[in-house]
Order: sequence, then structure tokens, then C-alpha cells
Amino acid sequence: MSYTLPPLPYDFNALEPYIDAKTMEIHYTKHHQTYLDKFNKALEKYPELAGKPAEDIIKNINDLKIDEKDCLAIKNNGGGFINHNFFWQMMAPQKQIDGKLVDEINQSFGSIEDFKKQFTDAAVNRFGSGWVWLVRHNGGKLEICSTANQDSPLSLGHTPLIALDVWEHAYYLKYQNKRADYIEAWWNVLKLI
Ligand code: MN3
Repeated sequence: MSYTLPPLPYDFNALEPYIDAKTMEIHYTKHHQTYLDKFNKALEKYPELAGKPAEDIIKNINDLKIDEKDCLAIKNNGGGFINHNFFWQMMAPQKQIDGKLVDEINQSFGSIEDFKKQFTDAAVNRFGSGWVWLVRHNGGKLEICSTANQDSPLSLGHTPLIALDVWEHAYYLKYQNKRADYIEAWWNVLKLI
């Protein structure tokens, strides 16, 4: 059994002008697809894993007793697969961030504006490729964190609530090297208020 790419829940141009159609198309049909293909390939040797939800595999990645190279391939490509699944869903034009979570963000960070500022700082300062997240710790606390490569907060025991892809492939066609401009525009596709 192998995993399949969930359909993108909107058209490539649905997030224009903030995220352009060409970037969405390449990001979804090439980058996301490649993570998925390599994830499936890496799991060929491990049929006992391939029947599980991909999120569960990534959550327990540090406990896997398998060859180190295979483990890294599963972590990187499985992470790329589930991180993008989450990212597309979260940005869906019809999707509104839950009001209770918005209240909690206000309480935890002082205001939505303060939250956005801290999150933006983490995204601008992520060195190299990676992601920025709002996560919930096991204990319930909210935190902004950043991960390198395709590492998922699930592997750290955290639950992702909001995600931003800051790999260059997420913005380079439209924003070139201007990551800060992409991040500023991206806030328009997240329905926080
Ligand atoms: Mn990406």
C-alpha cells in the first residue's frame, strides 16, 4: 500500500495575488509530489510501517529501529508530505482559524499583532530552509517554533496549529530573495481575524 497526494482543496490561482498560481502549481505538483514519491519509495523496505497514518510514522520517527539512512529518508520525505498536506488545508480560502484558538493566541501573546510580529521574526530569521509553526505542547501551552528542512513538530511531541513554509521554492518565482515580502503577503491568506 502506498500513500497518495490529497487533492489541493482549491484552484492554483485561489490565493492570488499573495501566492501566485505558478508557484502553487509547481509547489504542489512537483515539490509535494516528489516528497510523496520518495516517501513511498523509502517505505518499500518497511511494509510494517506503510500501513500506518503518515503522521504516526513521523511522530515516532526517533524511536524507529531501522537503518539510519532509511530513517532520514523517511523523516525528510514523510515530513515533506505531511507538512504540505497541512499547509494547503490551513490556507484554504474558505478556512477560518477557529475562534477559540484566536482567543488563546490573544491571551498567550498579548495580541494578534504581537503574535504576528513574533511569528514573522521567527520566519525571517529561520536560517536556510525550513518551517515556522504555532504549536501546542503536550501540556497545552502555545508556542512559536521553527524547524529546519522538513522536520515536523510532531516528532518533538507538539501539535501543529499554524504553519508557514519558508523554503525558497515556496516564494522564489514571485518574491525572489525577498522572504520578508512573501511573509508579509502570506498573512493575507490566513484567516485569523
Ligand atoms: Mn514547500
